Amino acid sequence: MFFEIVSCVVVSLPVALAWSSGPCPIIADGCPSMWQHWNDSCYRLTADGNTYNASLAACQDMGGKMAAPRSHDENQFVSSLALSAGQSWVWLACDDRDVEGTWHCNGQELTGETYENWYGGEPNNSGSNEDCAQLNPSTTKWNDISCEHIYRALCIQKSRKIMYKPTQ
Ligand SMILES: [Ca+2]
Ligand SMILES: [Ca+2]
Repeated sequence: MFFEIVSCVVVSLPVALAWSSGPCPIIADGCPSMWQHWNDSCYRLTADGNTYNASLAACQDMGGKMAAPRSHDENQFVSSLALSAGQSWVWLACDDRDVEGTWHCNGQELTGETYENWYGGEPNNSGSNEDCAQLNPSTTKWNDISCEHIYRALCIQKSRKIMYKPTQ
């Protein structure tokens, strides 16, 4: 019995589907270029600062959606991502625009059991005009602020299967 020596290169779906019977297995989840892989998701900041509404659209244009951390570990990860991009503040996908004081993150109402990481005394709706959430990556803490401020935003998308195929 001889071993067949196969060298493999990374391909992404849908190219991988054509090689699904090849000798190189699907090995891991992966992310598009420019996106950072963490757990089963891919993360990236919007390229430019924008209002909250425009940032929601910008994340969609990039193939993802604006996001907020759902755990302590995820909050730590996205803080390091924003810090390495040199940002003092970034938008998170949390707002209380529908009903003052009722916060939704990632479209889900904060219940006290869901993750949140506000500064002490926040959210305080200062000036009766703070309905969107920003993250300070240096402290990993959140604050509510006017949705018209300009920041880069955290975007997320699911990671994908990446497969090796034999090189010719
Ligand atoms: Ca508010
Ligand atoms: Ca505030």
